[in-house]
Amino acid sequence: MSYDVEALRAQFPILAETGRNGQPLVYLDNAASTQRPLAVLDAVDHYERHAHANVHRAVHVLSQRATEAYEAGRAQLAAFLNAPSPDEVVFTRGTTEALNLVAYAWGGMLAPGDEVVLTALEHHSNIVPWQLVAARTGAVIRVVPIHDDGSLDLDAYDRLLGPRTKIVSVGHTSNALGTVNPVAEMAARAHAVGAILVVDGAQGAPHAPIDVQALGADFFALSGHKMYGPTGIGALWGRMELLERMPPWQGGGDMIETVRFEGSTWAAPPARFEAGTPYIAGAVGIGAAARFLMDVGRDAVSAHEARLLARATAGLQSLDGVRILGTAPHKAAVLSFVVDGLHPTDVGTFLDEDGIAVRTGHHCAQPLMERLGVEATARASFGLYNTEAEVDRFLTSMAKIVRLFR
Ligand code: 7TS
Repeated sequence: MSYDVEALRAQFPILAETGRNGQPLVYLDNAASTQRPLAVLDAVDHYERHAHANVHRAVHVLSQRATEAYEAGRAQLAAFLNAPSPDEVVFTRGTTEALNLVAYAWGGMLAPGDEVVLTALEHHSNIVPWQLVAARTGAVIRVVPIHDDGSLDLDAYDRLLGPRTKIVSVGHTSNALGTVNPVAEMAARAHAVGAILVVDGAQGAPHAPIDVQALGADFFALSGHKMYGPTGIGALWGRMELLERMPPWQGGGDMIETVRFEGSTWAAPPARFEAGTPYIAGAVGIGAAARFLMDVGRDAVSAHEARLLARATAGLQSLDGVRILGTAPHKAAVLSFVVDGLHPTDVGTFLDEDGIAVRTGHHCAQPLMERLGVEATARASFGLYNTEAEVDRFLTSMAKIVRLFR
């Protein structure tokens, strides 16, 4: 079956908006946030109109509907991740909160001198939570360096691993360069020294099939809004054996078994990590997004995006004065670049004048920018609804920018 990008576009009402100067909108900022299909908009709307009440608490009909909708979202996400059980899926506000949860609660059990291994590619949300826990526990952070093409130096990774390594936390796919990391191999090596492997899956989930069991991961974090779902919702998947050993991080309603002033006991996962009334409509939305991606077919999405990336990469490479950052052999559809003599913000502004939305800046990866010797880049990131014609408009606009302003 061929990939029908026009039929997919028709399911995203926002793509009919016009860009600046009345130009058709070309949305190439998908790594920052993706747009939502009707399947997601309608599921959330239906929930709000017909099923809202608080979850897990009452016998009345709406509360039962809300609970069913919330738990169905969890089950869809479990299927999306090929998790052994929906109970291993903890809803959070997003990847940032998921990583803070695992860093605080699992990382809180670290002892002075224990080591947490990160990589030079990480987003700030997979760095700073570990710095906070290191300051609290006396644990030490070690960093896997990258090669110049933006791929990880796996020999250096091997040298960093040792008896002190307790946690390895790595991005599945770099938001700034698009590098797809060999997570399964890294997990096997981490396990060989007795460490656990945490995956920041924010950029992995939208671009490729994810199977947490095949990856051999112990925790996996993701965000709804990067996988065609709502903002404000995401998840932390964790192996049940680990979730059961992990203490809570926030206290409140729903996360307890019993409460007495002398002391309380905790509910089983996932409830233990979901204190308070959750974002129920968000859970419905992320579940619908997971279903949507599974229905479209994530292999088909990957193949489509790879074609877009190849076309955009070849086009940019043919322009004088444009340099692509991140040329690892295994990349997702994220294209970072700089133009000699032009600030990335100006590049982004000129592209916007032509109706083309890209992101400019450090992409919340300042240590990576420093390693690459740049302050910022311009970044085009592609989604399942982008077309070859859009890539060509981007390239035409870039050619004009290089000709007129450089
Ligand atoms: N990890 C990675 C790899 C990311 O790309 C992002 C967001 C996050 C974590 C944080 O996700 P959140 O949903 O909790 O905010 N990345 C980007 C980006 O590239 N541009 O804007 C946000």
